[in-house]
Amino acid sequence: MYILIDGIKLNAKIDMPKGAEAKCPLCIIIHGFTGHMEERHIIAVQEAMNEVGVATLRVDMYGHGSSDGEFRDHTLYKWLTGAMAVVDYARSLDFVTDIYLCGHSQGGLTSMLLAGMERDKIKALLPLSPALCILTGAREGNLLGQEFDPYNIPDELVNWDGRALSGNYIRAAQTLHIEEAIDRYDKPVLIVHGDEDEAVPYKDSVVAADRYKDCMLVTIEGDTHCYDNHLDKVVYAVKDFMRQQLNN
Ligand code: FER
Repeated sequence: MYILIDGIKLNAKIDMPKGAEAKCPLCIIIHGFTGHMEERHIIAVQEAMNEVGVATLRVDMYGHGSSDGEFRDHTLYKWLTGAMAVVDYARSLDFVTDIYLCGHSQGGLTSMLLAGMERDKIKALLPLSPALCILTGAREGNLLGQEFDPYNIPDELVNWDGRALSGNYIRAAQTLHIEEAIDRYDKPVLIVHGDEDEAVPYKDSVVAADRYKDCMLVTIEGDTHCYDNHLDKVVYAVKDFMRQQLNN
């Protein structure tokens, strides 16, 4: 299934809860940088949602997975306008009651920025190990473990998998400010983060959780960026949070 945005096809997949009623809530799930919708931790969240009676809409973002667009050309702006089209698509589905939003890493950052824009449409927000360091790193001249001049932006960075990433990725990220997005969203938020995350600083989530008006931070002790050690604890936290939301 594809969601069309300005001529770009975004690969998307809906999974319904078991024994689904005529109508139910839906959670949009967004993967991270270089990721896709079939990653182990993305599927784990999809299944957790389905188990508590929430349909899921997983999406491959611009330049990722089976969606259109080149990896080199993706920016947070493209991910954000794509994600807005995904919200519009979710709203067009007859069976959908409330819309929830979840994202991992760069998808978690995207979900937080998007929630600031779609605060009237997103019932609750679940950023998983959100990569807030992308914004500060772009401004300070440090991304992908590489230093660069943040004023004279290089035409390309080379990603850890050898693929090129356009300097426009940096230009876009430099202009985005997470504090503003956090302040615009006052509905419930669950942040989940492993305290041994090797890719994205855990402490950024502590600061973000403190800034949100209504946020719970679940720390996964001894876990990595993609929850190699305790994915079950992530699943437990997501289900627990969602059950609370569904009972309200
Ligand atoms: C970086 C650190 C983390 C970066 C991207 C990420 C582009 C994103 C990680 C993810 O989404 O899993 O320096 O630079």
